[in-house]
Amino acid sequence: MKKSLSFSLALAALVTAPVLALAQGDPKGMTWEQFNALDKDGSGTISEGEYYQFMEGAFIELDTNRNSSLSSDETAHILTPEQFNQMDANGDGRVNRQEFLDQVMADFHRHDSDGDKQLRP
Ligand SMILES: [Ca+2]
Ligand SMILES: [Ca+2]
Ligand SMILES: [Ca+2]
Repeated sequence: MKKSLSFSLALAALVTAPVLALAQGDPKGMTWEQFNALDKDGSGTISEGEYYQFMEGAFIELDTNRNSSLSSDETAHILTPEQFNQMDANGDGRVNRQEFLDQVMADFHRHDSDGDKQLRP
């Protein structure tokens, strides 16, 4: 599969801070293109399922050497060393699929302030 630029941008926008801005109704940091990349069914909101599916794909996309874990090199373009260490819950220097999904879903739930499992622009 060819790497898509918009995908990487959307991921960068999500894994880093701007999804917080998005959830708070501040479009700064996330374009409509990025939002629409996640809103697969065009409902105008990003559901928990849409987010999870996107992030499962993101993990595979980021894992360029296909060893089922992310190194700091593989995530250097989207994560600072501090963010990488935060994601590496067991501190083994690699982020595995579970650590990645735990972190991004925790982000989702933190931003879903009204608890309806939907993020709105
Ligand atoms: Ca949707
Ligand atoms: Ca890897
Ligand atoms: Ca780890």
